[in-house]
Amino acid sequence: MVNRLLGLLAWTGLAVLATAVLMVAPASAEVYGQPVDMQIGLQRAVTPVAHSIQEFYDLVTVIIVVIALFVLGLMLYAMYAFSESRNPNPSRVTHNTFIEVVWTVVPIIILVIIAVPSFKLLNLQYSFPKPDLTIKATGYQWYWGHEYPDQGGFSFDSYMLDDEGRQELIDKGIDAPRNLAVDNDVVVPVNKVVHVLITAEDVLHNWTIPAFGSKMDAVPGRLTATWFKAEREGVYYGQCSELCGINHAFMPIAVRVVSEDVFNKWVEARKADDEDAANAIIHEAALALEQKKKLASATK
Ligand SMILES: [Cu+2]
Repeated sequence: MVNRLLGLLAWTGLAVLATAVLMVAPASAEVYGQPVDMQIGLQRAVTPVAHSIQEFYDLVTVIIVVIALFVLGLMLYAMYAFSESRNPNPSRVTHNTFIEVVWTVVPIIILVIIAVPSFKLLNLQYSFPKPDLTIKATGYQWYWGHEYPDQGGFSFDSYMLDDEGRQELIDKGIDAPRNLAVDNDVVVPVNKVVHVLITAEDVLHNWTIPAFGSKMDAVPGRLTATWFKAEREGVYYGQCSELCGINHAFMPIAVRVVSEDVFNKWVEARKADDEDAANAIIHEAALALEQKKKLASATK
């Protein structure tokens, strides 16, 4: 029994320690929109919703750590003070009104402290500010289709790049992470409100971009929606997040956030149905961004 309790205590201690490390761990240096090796914690937030999610996450983590430490302390105290040798005649108290009120009211207060920002966040996620751009994402087994209904209605499919396709981009100096890079990025302008209408053709999928705080089920026969306003140029990756079959892991989503100027040029090329020209514009913008990043890190 004592052994089991000690084991439980050790695991609680470890969990508390891990949580503490997770909270103080610095965000990985300058990497946006994709996971990095040995990462703990969340990807950097680049939209109002994602910032809110991370603030909420931090608040809840603090509450969890405090509760876990409190319970750990209580257990240690009880094991020490009420062991048989120190306390041979146990108390026979069964009720204590004050303590019972406290352990009812304190959890209620904690839940209210969590509920208020939680509902605020939910409200923000469903606020849908007036859109500057609407795109439609359709999940297929196993790739995504993207359509721009208010830009002339052009559409394209986004397939994951294989190693060969990735290498072509990498040779040009463009980042193309494995299992995340796709042949046709979703392109959106920076600092604009984008609504994403989401559906599926076959089975359930889920359109997710962690850095945007966007995660919405794609349901056949129904239209769901999410919105984001990306504050920073760059490319942000996500993966289908609803188990949809054998290639579920291989239908990533890549959203490239560019300046309005580049976006307009890209739209023109897409409207003209010139996929090569469209991708050339995007690759040029991507290269310029890499260059900027290099300059920024060189001057540090
Ligand atoms: Cu899927």
